Amino acid sequence: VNSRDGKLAMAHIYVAFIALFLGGFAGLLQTLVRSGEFTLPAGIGYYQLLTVHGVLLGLVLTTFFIIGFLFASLSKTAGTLSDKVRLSGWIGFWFMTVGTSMTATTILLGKASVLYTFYAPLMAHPAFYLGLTLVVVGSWISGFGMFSHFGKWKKANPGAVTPLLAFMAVITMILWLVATLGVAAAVLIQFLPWSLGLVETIDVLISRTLFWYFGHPLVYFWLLPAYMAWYVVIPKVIGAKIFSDALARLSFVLFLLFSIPVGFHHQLTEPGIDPAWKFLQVVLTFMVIIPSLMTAFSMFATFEMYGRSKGATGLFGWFRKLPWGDARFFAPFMGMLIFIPAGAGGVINASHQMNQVVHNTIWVTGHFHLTVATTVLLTFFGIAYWLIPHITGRVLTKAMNKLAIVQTIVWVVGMAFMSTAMHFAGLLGAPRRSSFSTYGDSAQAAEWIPYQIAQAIGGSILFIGIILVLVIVINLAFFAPKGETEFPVGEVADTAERTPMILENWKVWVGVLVALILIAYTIPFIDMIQNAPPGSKGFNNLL
Ligand code: HAS
Repeated sequence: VNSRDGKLAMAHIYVAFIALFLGGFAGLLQTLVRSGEFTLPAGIGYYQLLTVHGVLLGLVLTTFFIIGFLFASLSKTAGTLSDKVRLSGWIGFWFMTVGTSMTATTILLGKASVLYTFYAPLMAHPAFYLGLTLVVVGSWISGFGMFSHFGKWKKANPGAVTPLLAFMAVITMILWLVATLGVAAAVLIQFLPWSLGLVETIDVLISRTLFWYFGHPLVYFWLLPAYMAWYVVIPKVIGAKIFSDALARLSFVLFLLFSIPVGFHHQLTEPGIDPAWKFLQVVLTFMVIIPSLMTAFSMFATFEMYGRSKGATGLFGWFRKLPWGDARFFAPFMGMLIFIPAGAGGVINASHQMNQVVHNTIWVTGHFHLTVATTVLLTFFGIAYWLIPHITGRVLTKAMNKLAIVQTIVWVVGMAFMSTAMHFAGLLGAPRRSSFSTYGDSAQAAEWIPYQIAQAIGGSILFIGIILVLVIVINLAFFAPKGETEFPVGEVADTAERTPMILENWKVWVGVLVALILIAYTIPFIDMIQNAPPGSKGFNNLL
């Protein structure tokens, strides 16, 4: 990666890791409060803390890390960024950073304890919404820079298959752009006017629907950069080849198509949406599982082909040949492994009847700590172990590599305690998002307490994991020995089929995407607007 492009990527990565520290600390305090053994000092509210945690980790850490990684990937595979694109990256970065500071300050001042989903009728200070708007606008500015860079490569190489990593970066950014239109509409048309006092009421159903139109693809915006590393980087790290370029591209195209029109699976218990539309979106949710299953198949194939090339025999002999001592492989691999139960949990959530059991319980919190906070985050850590030294011109020493292996184990153990306890407590009915309470000494709530203590133990282990990863990141950024570190980009296996050019036809895929969104959302929206309670202001006041 060109050194000036590297600086842009690093700026994003620094903010991401600062967010990890602050957000992780808030998480530790939360698990301690929920255990019933600790009370927050200095009048800090539980929901204030939970909002800091969700916003910093769910929105800030992820978005900054991803945009930094995407810029680095484009610079590596589609050529050095032009001055204009780099400038757009810096403008985007500053918009996002100023926006984050505004939002974080508002939360810390206790004026925006509305959680990361900022569901109406909870209302925050306008600065909270303005800050989030700046973050989104900043990401769009960076995104348009990325599109123009990719377009320039295509123009210079007519008819050629685009570099896989660059193709994946662009799909991830298109997904983000289309998804954020929903949250931008909710904030600009509903939340801001309402919190500024320009309108008196807000249409809750529409605001939640717009949020989940954004909120579900958001989780795939987190996942796809991890998949970029799995498909393209991991084969190179272990000395293997990419199983199939076409399969990898197809799975990304399927994510683009199916990750947006599925928001209703977060609203299955929401009144006001016709069950037929919920059913349609549940069917589409099951479609979005397919590219993950394709990814699992492809990763198994890569590992097995590699192991056999090293002389492995028997059904699972290849397993022993994998480079277990290399943290660049081990951390993402553990992420893959955890994604098996994590994904199974997602399939349970999406199944209508089972959703009635788990919705709004702490099971859901357990689900997303396995998905985003383990699968995705361990992969991001794995990326940091080569990307940071690649940019800073340093090397990961043997000692740091060992520490990174320990860090991964600590993370998996901490998460096993915390997330397993969350899943079990959820099945016993423990609500998510609640502080410690015995609910009037109810027998039911007493059953949750041992699990809440297990969560606190897991949370404390995880905080040690955060300290360890920060030690490694600071070392790689400032203190590790100087040297050259590779940006690993895998080559496609000779046995792979040729990539069909239809996969590069953006007009077709964006067209199908728009059609699917219109099918899934148009009539439900018309229904919501027509059936809005009298006097409620939202989109209906525009009609
Ligand atoms: Fe989810 C709620 C359904 C995936 C994140 N999800 C959430 C929330 C978050 C979240 C943050 O249908 C809470 C939002 C809130 O605050 O309310 N989720 C799914 C489904 C999937 C899924 C069907 N979720 C994710 C991912 C996330 C994420 C990914 C973050 C990154 N989720 C739901 C539903 C809800 C929900 C409902 C709402 C619940 C409610 O009622 O509120 C699927 O995409 C999962 C598919 C994945 C698989 C696994 C494939 C396995 C792979 C690994 C292969 C392993 C290898 C290693 C190669 C089927 C790819 C093998 C080696 C060996 C040796 C074995």
